[in-house]
Amino acid sequence: MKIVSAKVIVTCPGRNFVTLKIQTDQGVYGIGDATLNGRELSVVSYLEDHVVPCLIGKDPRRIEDIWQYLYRGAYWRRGPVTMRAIAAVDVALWDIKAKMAGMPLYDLLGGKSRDGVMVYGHANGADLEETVDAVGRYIDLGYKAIRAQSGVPGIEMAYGVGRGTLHYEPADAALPTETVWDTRKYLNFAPKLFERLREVYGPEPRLLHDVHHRLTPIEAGRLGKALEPFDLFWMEDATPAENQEAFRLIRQHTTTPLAVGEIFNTIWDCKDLIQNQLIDYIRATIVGAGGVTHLRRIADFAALYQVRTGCHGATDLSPVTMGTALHFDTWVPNFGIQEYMRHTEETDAVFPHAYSFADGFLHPGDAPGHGVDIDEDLAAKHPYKPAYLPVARLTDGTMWNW
Ligand code: EZ4
Ligand code: CO
Repeated sequence: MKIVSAKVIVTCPGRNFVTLKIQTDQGVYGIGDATLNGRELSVVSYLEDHVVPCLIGKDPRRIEDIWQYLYRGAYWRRGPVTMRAIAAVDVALWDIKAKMAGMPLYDLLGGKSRDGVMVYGHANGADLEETVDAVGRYIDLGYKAIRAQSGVPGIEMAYGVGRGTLHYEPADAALPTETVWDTRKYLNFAPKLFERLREVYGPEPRLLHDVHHRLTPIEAGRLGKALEPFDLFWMEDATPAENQEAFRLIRQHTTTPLAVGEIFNTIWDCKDLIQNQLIDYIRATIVGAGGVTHLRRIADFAALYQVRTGCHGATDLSPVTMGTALHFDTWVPNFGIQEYMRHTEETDAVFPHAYSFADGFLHPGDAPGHGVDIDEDLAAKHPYKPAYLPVARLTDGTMWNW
């Protein structure tokens, strides 16, 4: 069996997606996601100029060998561009193998460990009361877990505040939008939001919050401690994690569970965090961390330390990543939760998929493979549009972490 072609498809049905379609000499094809939000074309070039030529003629059944070939063979290891390109190939090959086996991917991975994948949705509002109402709407839709983000008094354009009720898209302009950040105002406000949410909705809903890399370790420790009475499911990305040791300081000050890793590429980004038990949830996902082959390795390592998965699932992860993650989540023994930001109808139309939402859970469906396809004719009707993520500055103009 041979790979005969690998095609990179760029489409913008409301937002940009990069998709790899691998065709075999037996008629079976597989689909992988290679989207890197705000830096899409760098992965297109990496794939077209440096990966696709190496794939032609290779046996698509040798998933592990091809993964190692692309990882070790580049000599230049890791990084978001390389690892997304590898992920796209890996996911397309798992899709091919599962289709050949006539199995949904979760069966090939080892079978179902659960009946459904608990997801959390994104509730946000311009101010505290709007956010409280938004959380209520998610509860009405059946969600068991909800991430709450709110505008902060005195901060214009705080992270996580969308323009619609169900869709939130931060990559919003042809050049980066400039936002302003004020840690003191945020630290003063955030506990009030969760106090009010517990007052209104009681102890049952799982509540999550994303700090989006804005705090120092000691500030994060203070926030975690202040949030303890409100029983958060997790506090996410409380501080940047290039220095994994930084999380020890947060850990020493709070029992609020910690999640991190949506920007991690490999197991090396979280090795110390996991083996020192500095986190509770690892947020790495399929497209970000080298595909099924590598994410499985991370999850198995995390299981040794009772760290559970919490795959990133924002709208910049295409339906291909969402579908694949749902098969992974259905199988992985140490599953925690799955993020689920709904794609727009335009996006869903370009990527027909077998997964579905019911009563707070997503189900991967039983189609052979990962169950997600691409309508190439429709994709061609949505040409690429440059879109950047915002940047953040402190009130005195200093660059900060967005
Ligand atoms: O800002 O995926 O938890 N989710 C997030 C996301 C990220 C985007 C960046 O592309 O932090 O909303
Ligand atoms: Co996040």
